[in-house]
Amino acid sequence: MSVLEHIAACVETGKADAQMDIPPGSAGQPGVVEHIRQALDDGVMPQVILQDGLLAGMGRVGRRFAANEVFIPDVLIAARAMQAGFAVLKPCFADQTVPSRGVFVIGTVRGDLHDIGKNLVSIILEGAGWRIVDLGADCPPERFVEAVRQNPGCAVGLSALLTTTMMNMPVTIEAIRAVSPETRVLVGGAPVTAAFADQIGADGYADDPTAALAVLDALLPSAQ
Ligand code: B1M
Repeated sequence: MSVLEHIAACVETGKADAQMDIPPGSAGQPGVVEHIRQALDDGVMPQVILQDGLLAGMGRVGRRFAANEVFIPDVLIAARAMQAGFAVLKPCFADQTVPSRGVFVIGTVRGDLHDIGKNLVSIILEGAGWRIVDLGADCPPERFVEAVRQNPGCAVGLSALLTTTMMNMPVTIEAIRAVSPETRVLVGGAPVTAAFADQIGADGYADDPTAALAVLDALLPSAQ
């Protein structure tokens, strides 16, 4: 098995690190954290570790969840293993030499507890020079409004992973526009599309963190 396969498999079983005894009897064996360190030592690019290791593993969990082969607790421990992996990779995406681009306020909208994608977008944007104000998950419109008030000139990112909670995006955008019509709002998350973003009056849509960077550059050229 390649090191990337090991990382994906450990995400799938929720084996975050060597200390963890999940699955039972695995204590002492390497988990996501140790395999990522190994991959970095072997010279594997962080982007590849992210894509073909961590995201590949979580993709499998998602498919098995949809097929009722695994359940919420399994998904939660997989999510925890994924976050442990992000923590190891995060410094690789931080470029100390890039100038500050401004403040990006980000949160998952009201009713939605999914924060892995949002966290990943934050890591990549932070690495590219944005100062991140992370409002967390299940974020009501008022929390976004307050953050916009406290960070004049910021851009805002809304994430949603559920077809139900993406419907909380337009009300959040409306609330932000009511206090700060010039604030640029970017939306993203698996069920969100460019057409939906247009329909709800968002300034931009991105399907992944790299696209988010490009969209922000286009929306706020002075921040580059
Ligand atoms: Co949930 N869940 N979940 N879940 N979960 C999905 C999303 C689902 C597709 C699974 C499925 O059925 N196949 C499904 C949604 C169906 C739908 O609405 N169409 C679903 C469901 C139904 C639910 C519950 C309702 C289940 C239940 O209770 N019966 C429940 C809802 C809870 C709630 O939010 N109120 C629920 C709960 C959970 C957990 C808490 C167990 C856990 C979340 C843990 C956490 O986030 N801390 C969880 C997880 C992990 C998933 C799956 C398996 C993985 C999501 C993920 O993290 N992917 C997911 C299935 C799947 O996606 N395959 C699923 C990895 C992540 C990096 O990708 O988040 O898409 P993603 O982010 C991407 C892009 O979307 C984009 O960039 C990221 C990197 O490429 N992006 C942005 C995201 N935000 C962006 C913002 C931007 C720009 C780009 O700009 C601002």
